[in-house]
Amino acid sequence: MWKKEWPKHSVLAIAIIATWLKTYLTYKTSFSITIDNVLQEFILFINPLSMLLFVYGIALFFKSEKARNRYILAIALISSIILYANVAFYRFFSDFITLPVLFQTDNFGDLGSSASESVFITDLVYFTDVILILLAMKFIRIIPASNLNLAVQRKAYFIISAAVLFFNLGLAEMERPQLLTRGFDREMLVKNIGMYNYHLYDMYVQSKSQAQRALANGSELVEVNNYIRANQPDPSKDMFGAAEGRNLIVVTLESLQSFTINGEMGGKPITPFLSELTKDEDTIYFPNFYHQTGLGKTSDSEFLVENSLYPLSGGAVFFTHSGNTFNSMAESLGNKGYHTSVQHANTKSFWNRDIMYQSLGIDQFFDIESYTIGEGDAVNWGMKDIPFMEQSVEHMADLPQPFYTRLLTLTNHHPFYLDEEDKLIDEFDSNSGTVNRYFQTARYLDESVKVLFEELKEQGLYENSVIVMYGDHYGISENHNEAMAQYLGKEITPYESAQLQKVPFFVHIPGFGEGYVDEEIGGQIDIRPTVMHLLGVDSEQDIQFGGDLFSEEHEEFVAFRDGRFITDKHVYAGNVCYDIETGIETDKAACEPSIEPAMTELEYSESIINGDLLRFYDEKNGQLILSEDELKKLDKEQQRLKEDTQN
Ligand code: GP9
Ligand code: MN
Repeated sequence: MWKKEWPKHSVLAIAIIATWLKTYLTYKTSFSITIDNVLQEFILFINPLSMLLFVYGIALFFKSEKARNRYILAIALISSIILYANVAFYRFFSDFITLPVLFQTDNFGDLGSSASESVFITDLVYFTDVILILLAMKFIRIIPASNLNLAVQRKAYFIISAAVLFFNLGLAEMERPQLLTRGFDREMLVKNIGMYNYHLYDMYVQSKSQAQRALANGSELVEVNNYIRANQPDPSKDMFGAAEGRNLIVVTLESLQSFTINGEMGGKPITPFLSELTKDEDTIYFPNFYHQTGLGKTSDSEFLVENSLYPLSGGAVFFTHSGNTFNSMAESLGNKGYHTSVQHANTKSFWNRDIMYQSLGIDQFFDIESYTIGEGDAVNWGMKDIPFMEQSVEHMADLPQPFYTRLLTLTNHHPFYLDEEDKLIDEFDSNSGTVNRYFQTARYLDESVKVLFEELKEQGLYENSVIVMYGDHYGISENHNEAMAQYLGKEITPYESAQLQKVPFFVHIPGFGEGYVDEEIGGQIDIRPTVMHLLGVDSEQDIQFGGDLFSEEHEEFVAFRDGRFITDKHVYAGNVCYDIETGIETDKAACEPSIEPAMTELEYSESIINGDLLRFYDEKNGQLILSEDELKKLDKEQQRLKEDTQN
């Protein structure tokens, strides 16, 4: 029976195997996908299978052989086109296709001109499976079989297909936890779930955000705008324009938490350079400054810096909404004549940066390709911070001035591995290797900042620049509370956990001469207005949730992405209200007045992102761009409000 049935579907079997193997060979020959171990290679090998089994398997529902064959051929062609389109795209952009890229007009110009250069006649090899399937259809004689067990066979087939899919997803989750909730990197997605599943995932992510976008008409912005206008602090008179016309260098200190500043390990300072800098006459240091990132980690911190909007509660906004309209700091400074860039020695598609930076109006992206990684220059995630700083300053020397450049460091990243010769202090001694190693990589990061300052001086760039540095997010997660409690010598309560979300924030203005430690409570959301005002750039009309930290009116209020918040008197964490000074639990009523505002801000920000609302806003004149109908409705509403107040 089985023998009789088998040949009937031999074309199907050939199709699945041929497309599967072709896809794997294409991975290996046409893309540079980094493979670190055998498990990764195995995942890469099996990952085309889950989708192919499902899609080709639909052929089992066709009764006539002709229809079945046509369907199989159509699938072979479509999958080949998808794969080949990626090959051609990759030749030019070193990246996989994502839907927004097809809709970004800037890219289209490049696509058109590069298409002819990226396509060769020998590329027919990418259609080998189609040819094989055609041959099979022509030459294999199908033995007629009874259809008696068809339903059972189909069921078994799809159960096996589902098992393959879950097996693949399970391995992917093991290899990269939270891959599908966070997105991370297209290369990582293709590597773990496969090219075909990746496109399905991409379509899902993009269509979800497109649907929310389609429902918005701009009227949502009225309330948000009123809220922002009512809450924006005026710039500080003393500090506005204090660094006018200077270059702006923003350094993201990977995973650096504030407890490392002025902290010790084995009798030695963890961050000698940065700790000394807090006392420097040209530095304003903020010890009560918090990160506000969510799942998008570094990219969320970048999003906060550029837009002063909160990142999303789920997923990384760099991935989900890279096609939105933004009014970034880069764009504003660009309009003032600044050349804008980001420097980061990692793959450009990580966190979808290559696409998102275009939406943020960043002129130039120095990714891994812009760096020369000599022997011994790489560790852990890639290039070490010291050579990274050296080469980044070389890039700066060639930039037109004034420039705004952001440097993203990388060595102090989980799992915090470091070469022996770069270990400048002892490891900690606890049951957590992660915590133990963290001190050494943090120490190395500190050394790289010292190198940055030296190099800037050497290149003559130092005096005419302002250097802003911030920690992007925690390095030590709550999984390591026991080891952290051992280091800090106190129990990690929800209050302490919230306090551990403090990250350093430095504003260094060479020649300023009036440096001090500013105890003001603030967060990453405040960086944009603080820095723009320092450079003398107005942000009065901007849609932003942060405030100038130098302003006398700045409100001491920091909402975390997960709903926890900090005020000048309280810490609200785990539904408990704590006194900020003592860490002692207080009556929840004390926090009550801020619970609502924290939620409101987060929701307003989320609605701006989901509805792509900034496309309805003209920041040059602070006007909403609404349709006739919406304007009429708004007029009526205002009229009614006026009458109400008069009565
Ligand atoms: C990757 C780097 C680290 O390019 O920014 O990202 P993270 O894991 O910290 O978000
Ligand atoms: Mn990071």
